[in-house]
This record gives sequence, structure tokens and C-alpha cells, in this order.
Amino acid sequence: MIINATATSINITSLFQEQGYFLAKRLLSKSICLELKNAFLSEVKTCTKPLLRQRNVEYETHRFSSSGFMNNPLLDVHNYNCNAFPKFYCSFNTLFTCQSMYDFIKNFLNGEPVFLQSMYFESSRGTTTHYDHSFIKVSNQDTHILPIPIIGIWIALEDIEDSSGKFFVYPQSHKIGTSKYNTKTNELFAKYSQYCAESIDKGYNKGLRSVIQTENLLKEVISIAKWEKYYPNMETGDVLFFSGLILHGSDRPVNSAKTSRNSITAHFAPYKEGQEIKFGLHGEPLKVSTHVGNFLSHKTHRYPPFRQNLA
Ligand SMILES: O=C(O)CCC(=O)C(=O)O
Ligand SMILES: [Fe+2]
Repeated sequence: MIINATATSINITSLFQEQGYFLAKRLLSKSICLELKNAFLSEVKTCTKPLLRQRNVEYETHRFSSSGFMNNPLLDVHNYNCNAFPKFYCSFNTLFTCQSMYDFIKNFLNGEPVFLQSMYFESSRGTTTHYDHSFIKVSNQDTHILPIPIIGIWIALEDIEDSSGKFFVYPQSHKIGTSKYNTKTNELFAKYSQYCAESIDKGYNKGLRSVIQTENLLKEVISIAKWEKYYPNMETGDVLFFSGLILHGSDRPVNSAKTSRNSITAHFAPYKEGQEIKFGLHGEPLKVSTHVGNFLSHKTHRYPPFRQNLA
């Protein structure tokens, strides 16, 4: 679904709610995308220190594909220190000052966005199908039973080629659990979610049994719900907004991939006082402080506070 600039914000919000995603073409300028990509290449890619990674939430040095692309994507680049990576820090902040991107996020969340996490990909080894609510739980005193909806954004910093490992979503899969699907499908999905939570809590290796059960159940649910993969065509400056409940992932780049997939993803929750954020892999809840200002300064830190080896 691609919407031109004349679509009203009401239409856009209802499409987002119906489909679970929204693709805004050319939302960001090519120059800021290129600036951030170049800052990654000159400052971050050349860094030899261990940095936090998306795949295992561990500190690792870069790993490279046979084509020389970093394929262990970075986690929480929004928390990078200005002294360590000044150009990257500056371009990242400039990119996130885009008012229309902020307005989309705010509309879809129906509240002021809190920055939860971010990732930088030059390449990857693919991301298994999942939905983000299995990793991040946000709650506050009023709604601790029901998780607060979160959203993700996927930003293309360059034109993304098929062979470089494209991002996909399963449209409408975020509606699981509602009357749109029958009881059997909803129950299967509930079981999948439970196994998911178990395997995340145990860690991938220890929870291998749950992981295998999770993968099998997911295949079954996708088949009976008749969901089909959709690969948005992501070009420089395009931003895909997606629900924290929608199933998504990315393909493994083909072996001979000569192209990178420079992209940024980030996740947000609506700001509420007394809110707690729990990252599945750590377990310990984190409180969002109340003194923070705009959404760029809503920086969250994983618990336990991670080693600042970039001081
Ligand atoms: O781009 C990818 O490979 C996965 C990103 C993702 O799962 C996310 O940002 O939620
Ligand atoms: Fe995700």
C-alpha cells in the first residue's frame, strides 16, 4: 500500500490500523540518508571495539560478509556517545528531527513517542519472522494487564535490492486475537505467543525445544490464517511504519549479494507517566523517567545498564 501526499491523515491512520503497516515514500531527504550512511562507513564501520548487537543483545566486534558488509547489525545506536561517533551522532539526530516522521509516529501511537530501541543494518544474516511485542512489553499502572501498543519504523538509507535481504510484513496479521479470525486460529496464535515468550526467557540455546515448537506453530498459523508475505519496495528516504503486533522479518541475503542494505529501524511506545518497559531478553523492568523532553531525548537504557565502552 503506497499512499500519495494527498491522502488525509484520517485515511492514513485507518489504513495503518487495518493493514498493520504504512509505507511513506520519500519521507526523508536523500542527502540526510547519504550523510548518515557515510558517517556509519567512516566512523562506526571502522571502529574495532565491541558494540551492542541486534541478534543476541551482546557486545561483539563487527563481523563481515564475503562482500565485506557488516552482517551483525547494531542495537541501540540512538544511545551512542557524541564523542565516540560525532558525525554519526549528529546525522542520526538530524534524521530524527523530521517533523512529518514524528507526526506519523505520534498519530499511529496516539500519544507522544518514547524512543525504545534502534538498530543499524549494513547487511544481516536475515531476521526470523516475529512480532515485536514478544520482545518488548510496555505497561503502566492503569494498563498493566494489557500491553500498550508499540510501533516500529524501517528507514531505507539507500535503494534496497532484492538480493540484499529484503524486509517483509504479513499484512493484517496484527489483527490476530480479534473476531476477524476464527477461534482455532486465535488459539493457535496464543500458543505460539506463549512458546515465543518461553524461548525468549530461556535464551535461544536453552529454549531450543520451545524455539522449534514456535517455528512449527507459526508456519501452521500463517497457513490457516492465509497470510501472505509482502515485501515493500524500499528506496532511499522511504519509511515503513509497522505495528508491534504485525508479523515481520527479513530474508537472508543471497550468497553472492554484492549490495548492502543500509537501513535504520526504531521502536516507540506512547509516553505515559509511571510507565515500565521490559525487554524480554533481560527481564528487569525499566521505568521511563518523567523529566524527559521531546522524543529524541526519550532515551532509554537497557537494564542492567550496559557497559559504556565507548566513553
Ligand atoms: O530489518 C530486519 O532485518 C529486522 C528488523 C526488525 O525486526 C525490527 O526492526 O523490528
Ligand atoms: Fe522486529
